[in-house]
Amino acid sequence: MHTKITKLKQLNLIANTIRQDVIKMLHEAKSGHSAGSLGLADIFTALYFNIIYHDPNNPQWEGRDRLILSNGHVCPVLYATLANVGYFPKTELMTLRKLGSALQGHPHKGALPGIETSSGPLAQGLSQAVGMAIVSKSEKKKWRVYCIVSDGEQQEGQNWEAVMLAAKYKLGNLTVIMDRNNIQIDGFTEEIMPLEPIVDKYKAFGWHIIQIDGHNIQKIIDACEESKAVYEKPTMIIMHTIPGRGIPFMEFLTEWHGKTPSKEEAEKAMEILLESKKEIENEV
Ligand SMILES: Cc1ncc(C[n+]2csc(CCOP(=O)(O)OP(=O)(O)O)c2C)c(N)n1
Ligand SMILES: [Mg+2]
Repeated sequence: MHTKITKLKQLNLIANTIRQDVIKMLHEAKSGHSAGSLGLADIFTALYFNIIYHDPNNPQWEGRDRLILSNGHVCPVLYATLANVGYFPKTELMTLRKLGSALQGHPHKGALPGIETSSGPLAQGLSQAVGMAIVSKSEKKKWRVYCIVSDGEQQEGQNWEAVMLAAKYKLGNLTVIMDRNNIQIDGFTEEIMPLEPIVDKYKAFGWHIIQIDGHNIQKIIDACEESKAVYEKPTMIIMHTIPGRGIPFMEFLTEWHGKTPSKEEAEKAMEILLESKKEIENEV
């Protein structure tokens, strides 16, 4: 099984490498989603390098935790993480969105080791995750289900059907992580279709709620640990993130939802990330 990395500094360095890979891949592909992919780098690092039980050398290991990515358009961060943790060679990352590549613009189950479900049509992932968690619970298995969802997905009816079902079956083995970055394709969530008060809504549906900074790897790890100790309720961890995190000229801007960096922008982004890498290395 994959050895868990526990040192925070090492995890922050991995998140930095993943951001670099995301920039290179998206620049090379010339299409894809930058904001969400960069915003989720710390969460993906924490999950694959510390939180979930899995084995890159045996992707089908029956006892693995299942990680479902529902908002499939942020798959550059999934692909970069899977390659960095050892599921496939990093050289494949540069084939993103190319004809015949296993790294399509949305994840394709079966095309690549480590991909649990195909996704792209939004708000379906939670239903799949709930189904898997019901199986694990009814068969008394130890494996947990983690599901990453976006805030834009909360606007869809299917999400709330799955939310009700998870509460009905008291799915304590289900941890859902929401990328609360406040943006969606056309603007800010609160302008397009307000979600607040989102915590009250999940509480009313019978879920355990945690809210944290989605860029603090230690807090991400602690929140997932807390969710494991809640046996009778599913957990929603609302992770507050910054879209485009790490590259100041991309941060908070909805236009980067589905835009890729030009040559100059990619070069500038790489400079910024190498500078951040030095800062992490110099931290005591
Ligand atoms: C069912 C469905 N409707 C519409 C789309 C088109 N679409 C792709 S991404 C997106 C925005 C969703 O918001 P969010 O996931 O919060 O975006 P992000 O934070 O990554 O910018 C939309 C509407 C889709 N993929 N699936
Ligand atoms: Mg969003």
